Amino acid sequence: MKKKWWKEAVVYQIYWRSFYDSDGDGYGDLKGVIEKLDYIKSLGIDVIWLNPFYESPDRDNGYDISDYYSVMEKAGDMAIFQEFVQEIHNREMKVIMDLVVNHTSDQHPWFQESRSSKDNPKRDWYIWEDPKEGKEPNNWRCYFAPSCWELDPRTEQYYYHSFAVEQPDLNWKNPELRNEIYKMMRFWLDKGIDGFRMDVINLLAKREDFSDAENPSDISYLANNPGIHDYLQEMNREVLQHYDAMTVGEIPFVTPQEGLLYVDEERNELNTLFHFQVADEMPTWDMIRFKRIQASWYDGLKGKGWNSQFLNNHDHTRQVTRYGNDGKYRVQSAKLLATMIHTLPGTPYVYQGEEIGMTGVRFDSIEDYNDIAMRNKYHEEVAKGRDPQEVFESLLLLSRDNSRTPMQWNDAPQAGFTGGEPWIKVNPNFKEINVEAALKDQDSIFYYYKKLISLRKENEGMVYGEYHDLLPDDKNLYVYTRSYNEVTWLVVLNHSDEQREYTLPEEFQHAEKQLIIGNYELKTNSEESLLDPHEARIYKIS
Ligand code: TEU
Repeated sequence: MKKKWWKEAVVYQIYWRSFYDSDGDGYGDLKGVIEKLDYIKSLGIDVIWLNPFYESPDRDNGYDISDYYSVMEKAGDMAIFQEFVQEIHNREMKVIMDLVVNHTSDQHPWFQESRSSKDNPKRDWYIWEDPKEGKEPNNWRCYFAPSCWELDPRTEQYYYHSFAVEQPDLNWKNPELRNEIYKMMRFWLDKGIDGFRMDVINLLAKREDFSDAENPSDISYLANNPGIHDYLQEMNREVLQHYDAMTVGEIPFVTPQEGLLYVDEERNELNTLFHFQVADEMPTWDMIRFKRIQASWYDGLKGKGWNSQFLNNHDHTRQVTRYGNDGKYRVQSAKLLATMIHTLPGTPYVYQGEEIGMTGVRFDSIEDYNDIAMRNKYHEEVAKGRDPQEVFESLLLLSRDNSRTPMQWNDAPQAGFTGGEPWIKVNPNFKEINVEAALKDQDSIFYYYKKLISLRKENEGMVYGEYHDLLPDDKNLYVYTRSYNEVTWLVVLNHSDEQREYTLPEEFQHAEKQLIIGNYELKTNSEESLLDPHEARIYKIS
């Protein structure tokens, strides 16, 4: 396994529109991020992943791009973007951008041309099909709508969209389109960015056969279709291999064996991936399932491909709420989850606010929510005659807005995020949970993250060490080792609300061991076998 900077890095994801508003318009912006770079650097972060900021009608908060060569006015302008990149590099950090090339906005000039007539030169830059028996070409659902086909009356054909109606898919079969995307990628790499997070990159190739799906609610037919690896290897040849760029693919619906095809270093496609077995198969915490997923990916990628570790992002609710305990044990639970993410094999990702234990949110009505995925689903279900309040309640836990409420900087109005009216409400718990309070408290989640990140930076074993799960069948305790060059790290986690007895394995009982990091006060030896609720410990065994 070759050593690489992006394997040793810790990545901080910035959903800029909720991060810090420097001009009072109620949206975060790039200038606001620049003002907070020292805060991010102080955590020990190496790489920043910035969500899309290109010109967009914002139907899907920037994931519907109408101009790939621009900066949307809410975020700033190209001069501010260049300053942003420079300020990050001045602090010896790197920045990767979101590459959204499976689809554009329906307001993109390319689509406006493509839809204008059947013989427009850009018609084939998108995917058009004739009606079938007067209806959609097939029964496929998509992520944000009941059908992945939308009729365009002007030419009496349907266009294909994997997400919202406002997000038509690009036709990657078209070499002219592909070359246009490669040109755009070089434009941004030449501006000094250090790589890309690639949005649903395994959806670029579509099924050859548009016949009906047996089970249209299992939308995995949108992904991993023939041709995808040819496109990614071509992208690598045409662009990526010419730069020292980090690439992380967002790759839903893959097994470890399929995932390896995207990140096997010998295949020259992507460096690493986000798979979604946890997010898609664990609506709430299931320790055994999580361990099995970790083991399958460790064995599946071992030695040939590189994983990423994350439990939340701008699409998935905050980890301490969804997978931990955001009530009585919020601080201990946040620290336990972080201990796991920063000591398991793969590059760890910190989503803004996770480092201070920000929680999910519960607003009063659907009008308080912005997420197109949630709003579309709400209206679709209510249109079927279901009780609106029941539908609303059913969508709360997994609404993407849980993780999109403004960053909580202090206990001033609007949590210090904006001097104006925020685009989405602030989580009411900002008076207790905010950066200012965290920085004043040496026992805060923030300083615990800082310790974890520096431990990983100072010890290659945390990056490249062998992983071994010592208790694969325990549904509360997670105990594993990372071994590298004669040093073994032992991680002991009690992911439960109860105290639990735990006796170190015989092999470690009499070894020289040192408790390096823990989320409870140091224990005397007599108590060592008793784990408190959500207690996490990292021992160095030498
Ligand atoms: O998300 C893709 C997406 O919604 C799925 O991968 C989902 O996150 C996964 O299956 C886990 O449930 C990306 C962006 O992150 C998202 O914000 C955009 O809305 C979407 O693509 C369309 O660009």
